[in-house]
Amino acid sequence: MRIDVFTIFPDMVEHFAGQSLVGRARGAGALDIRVHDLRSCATDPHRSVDDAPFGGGAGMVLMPEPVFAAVEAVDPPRPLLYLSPAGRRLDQGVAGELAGLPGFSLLCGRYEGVDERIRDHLCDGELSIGDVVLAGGEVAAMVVIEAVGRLVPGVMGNATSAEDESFSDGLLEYPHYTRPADFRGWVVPDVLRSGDHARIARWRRAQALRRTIDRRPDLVEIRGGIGPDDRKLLAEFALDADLPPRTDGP
Ligand code: JCQ
Repeated sequence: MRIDVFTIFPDMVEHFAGQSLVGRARGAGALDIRVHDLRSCATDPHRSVDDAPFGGGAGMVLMPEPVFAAVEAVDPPRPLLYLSPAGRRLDQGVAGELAGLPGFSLLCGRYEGVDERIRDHLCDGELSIGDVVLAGGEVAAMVVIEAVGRLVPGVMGNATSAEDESFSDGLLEYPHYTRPADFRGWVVPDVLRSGDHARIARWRRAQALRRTIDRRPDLVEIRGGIGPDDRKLLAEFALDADLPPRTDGP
């Protein structure tokens, strides 16, 4: 998968793309990340990429000429997505859609914004990582690259990840423990040391479900509420206290 990034801080994105999971995937040839400096296409001696807004006001606005020139010089993979709080909200579903493409591109604006003609006539869409305002799109681009990158075949220990994700199907993670079995008197649940792998799998699922009900009821609704099988599983581990009432009949 190819991802092109257009930014006035190429070093920040390049450094990130050389690290960790993304860096290894890139080294292995599974991810082709290309970072482009918007300043390289500035035409004036000062290499300007921004200018004062028409109509007045504070801040600077990214100019159309260098941004169009940088994108047109590369003919990057489409869609070209502008990172902004006004965009379509990134979630795991959107990340999965992007991971299914042969490539896409990201344009990082600055807080004050980009000339509207860039959004109207150069970009194909807008993407938001959440209802928060950042100083620029770079950190948002890194979030997108990591979320999408780990879904690309050949990037993670794929068997494990695919298995795990289908197992937990839209639920929060179950709790994890490692040695020691007793840390300061806080002990690891007996079931995890029982060797009964079927029961361990049911316990983990019950824990994931209970945690999601308590902390993220919105996610429970998205997956279609709590069914009779879920109630039975929770009851097996005495996790069925104070469940929301059944909505599927008597
Ligand atoms: C991306 N969620 C937040 C770009 C305008 C008005 O502030 C702007 C901020 C940016 C940088 O991106 C974000 C962002 N997803 O802040 C344009």
